[in-house]
Amino acid sequence: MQTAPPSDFVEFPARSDPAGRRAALRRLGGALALGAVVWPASRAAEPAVVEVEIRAYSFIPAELRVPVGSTVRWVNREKRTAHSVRFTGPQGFESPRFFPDEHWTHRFDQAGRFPYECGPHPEMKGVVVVE
Ligand SMILES: [Cu+2]
Repeated sequence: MQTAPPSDFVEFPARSDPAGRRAALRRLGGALALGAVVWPASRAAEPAVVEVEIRAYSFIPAELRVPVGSTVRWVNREKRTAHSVRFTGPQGFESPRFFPDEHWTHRFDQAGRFPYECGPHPEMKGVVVVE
């Protein structure tokens, strides 16, 4: 009795089985295409737009880590409450207030820890860690 090969990718059909070979190549091509899609997302240093949601008087996630050069977009997902983003560090400043379904963006070009709160609701706290 023949033992099963350990995986689909190990066994490649013989020349006498062209249909089997085409199927194996399709499987391999699919794996390569999947790799091409996954690869850029796995590059941690890639600057990007990263979203923070505001729901139920909370910044989600409250702590966000992003690479230098990233843009953070705060999106207000409330039903009726306006919020802002007020950085509380030495060069702190406050965004305009933004209403439900509005957003505010800020680009972080320097590494550091940037704590913030909401202007009208200072009990709402968050921090952006740029590394
Ligand atoms: Cu608020």
